[in-house]
Amino acid sequence: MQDPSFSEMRQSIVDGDVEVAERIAREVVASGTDLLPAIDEGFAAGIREVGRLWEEGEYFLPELVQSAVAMKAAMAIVQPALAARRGPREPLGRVVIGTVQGDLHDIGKTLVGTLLGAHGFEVHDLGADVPVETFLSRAREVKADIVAASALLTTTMVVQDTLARALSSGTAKLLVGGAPTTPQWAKQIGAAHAENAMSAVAAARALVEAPAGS
Ligand code: B1M
Repeated sequence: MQDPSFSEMRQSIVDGDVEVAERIAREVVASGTDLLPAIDEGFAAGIREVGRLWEEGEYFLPELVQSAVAMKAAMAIVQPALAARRGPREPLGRVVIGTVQGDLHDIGKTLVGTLLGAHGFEVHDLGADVPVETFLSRAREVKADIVAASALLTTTMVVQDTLARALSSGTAKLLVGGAPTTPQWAKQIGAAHAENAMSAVAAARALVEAPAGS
């Protein structure tokens, strides 16, 4: 049987109910429950359902935006709690993450950043609509091991290629993802690829463990 609170979490996002999503997020944090399954099977499952409703024409832009607002509100409560539970430790690596310029989709990127943080990476989240130059300057500033770039539109994927070219002379490795991206695309531009937030953690681990220059 499924934990009923997961379905409550999912429903708060499907309903786009910010107040309920925030209340449940606070309750989940206070209860000491494992937060990663709560994020994946609760809130993220909700936003995946919203994506399905949108694609089937049941949801329109206002519902979509409202659900995205509720998702962000819940994550704003859960994310710092995850970091606090982990406590101060030597990071596995430093990651600069963002959604590329021209692209406002930041929910998947935020999930990826949250999971990377929860698994021991130091994450610098630049948000959405991030120019290539901003990725580069922050990567230099924090001595990033990985630049992680999300793209949700076929029209903005090309910015990942621009970023790959710009990073080719530096030491930071590029990880790309987002619904329209594929392993073939990543290979073509010389980047690593991850399908979802959990596989992004595995891909980031592999990148920091790989010998320099590989
Ligand atoms: Co937009 N949108 N949207 N949208 N939107 C899509 C992406 C779309 C597929 C819907 C559709 O038409 N079927 C379509 C893109 C088509 C295409 O180019 N192939 C689309 C469109 C067209 C648009 C607009 C152009 C609509 C319009 O205005 N006419 C517009 C563009 C605005 C812009 O960016 N310039 C637009 C706007 C919006 C909203 C603002 C309303 C809202 C975004 C709110 C926000 O993010 N703050 C929105 C939403 C919510 C969606 C859908 C419904 C859901 C996206 C989402 O959050 N999914 C989406 C349809 C869909 O995906 N079913 C759609 C949940 C999230 C957890 O999954 O982001 O895929 P996802 O992330 C996953 C993986 O992809 C991966 O891991 C994540 C977690 O598992 N991943 C990475 C993501 N980044 C990664 C990075 C990594 C590794 C893995 O390493 C670095």
